[in-house]
Amino acid sequence: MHTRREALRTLSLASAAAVAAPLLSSGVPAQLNEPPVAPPVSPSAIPDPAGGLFTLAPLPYEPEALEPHIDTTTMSIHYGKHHAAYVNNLNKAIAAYPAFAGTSVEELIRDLNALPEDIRVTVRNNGGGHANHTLFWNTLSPIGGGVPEGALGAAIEEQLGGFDAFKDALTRAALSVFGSGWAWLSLDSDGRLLVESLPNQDSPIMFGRTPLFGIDVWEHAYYLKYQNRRAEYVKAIWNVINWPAIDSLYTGASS
Ligand code: MN3
Repeated sequence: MHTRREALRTLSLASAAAVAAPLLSSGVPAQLNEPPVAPPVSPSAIPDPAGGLFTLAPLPYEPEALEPHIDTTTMSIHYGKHHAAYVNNLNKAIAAYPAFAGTSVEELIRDLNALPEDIRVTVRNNGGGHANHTLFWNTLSPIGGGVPEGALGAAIEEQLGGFDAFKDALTRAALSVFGSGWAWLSLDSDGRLLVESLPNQDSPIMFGRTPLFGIDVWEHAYYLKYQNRRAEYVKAIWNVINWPAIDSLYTGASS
């Protein structure tokens, strides 16, 4: 005789299987005696990291949506493991400081020297990681690529010598990062565009600038598909850049 708890557990496993079943569909019925196949990581499958102040927002597209430029496995691990770990570690670091409840991650990393010394490095790395990856996912798109239009397109023409010169500068910045880091299109405190590269998970926010778009050149961002061919990965990124989203950021930050 099952206890009530066992019955509930059985029921919830059965429901989980029923929910998972459609994900197996490729026209081939799943065999009941086959081991379950793990579905690709979907946003709803990501547990709330430690239930802390900061949470991992859903990806704005499915993990396979940026194929072939960013492969599904890399996307799933990058978002579901690496980004989740930054959120988790950030939450652990600030758990001892309830005064930060209600503070955005951008506010936290804007003035690192104002933070308690014992969490400063952790917030720099993991708060930076959280902010950088959130921006990264939201400035990529399965229907991305092309060239920026609107105010951002005009500013790139005017301040960076045109789209081709800008593309060349950002690509060179991405290829010149030694070790792990990011190449950035940022706005300086005077509202001028600049291209820069920063190490590790440092954000332009930490230096008084506003990031508009970054290319993650940590090996975890490309190694499974591109191995040591960082240049190929950086070239592929241009096909999935969400220029309308970046134009909105530019317009918002410079108005
Ligand atoms: Mn990354």
